Amino acid sequence: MAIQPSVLLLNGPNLNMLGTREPHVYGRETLDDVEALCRVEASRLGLDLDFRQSNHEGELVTWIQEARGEHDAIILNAGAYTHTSIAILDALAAVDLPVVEVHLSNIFRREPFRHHSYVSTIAKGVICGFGSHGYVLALQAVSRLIDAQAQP
Ligand code: CA2
Repeated sequence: MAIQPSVLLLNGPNLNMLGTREPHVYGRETLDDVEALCRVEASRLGLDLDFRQSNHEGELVTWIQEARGEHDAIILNAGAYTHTSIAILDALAAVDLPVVEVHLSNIFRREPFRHHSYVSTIAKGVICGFGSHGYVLALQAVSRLIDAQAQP
């Protein structure tokens, strides 16, 4: 059987709190619910999924570095690090894999400090404002990117 393409899906700080507070902004689903949704879609698309969350910038940087040779694409919701982290941007640039940025909320309808994303400067595309469905859309997007890369 052919080896399935592999996607690293990273969630940044505080996303482990999903479903516990601010449901009007982030919805009522927990991160485990989001992971379950992603697993169904990844399996439908024939993708291997490595789904992780960390509250630590350095751990996210290490996981991005380690993705080289292990994964075919990265989906990233960097949480608040989206708006602050040059370290994550540098790691993404170094790893040289297609990146799709995802956010539960529409960051452009929110406070001005959320309107700038370092991740967007390197991402192939950005999906925001669709809640957990955005993760499903991000998986579909990386699946197409991986397929397109595999074309001779
Ligand atoms: O909309 C998104 O997905 C964000 O990446 C979420 C981040 C925020 O800093 C970004 O601007 C947009 C925050 C995640 C915090 O999630 C919580 C969920 C429930 C309760 C508390 C925090």
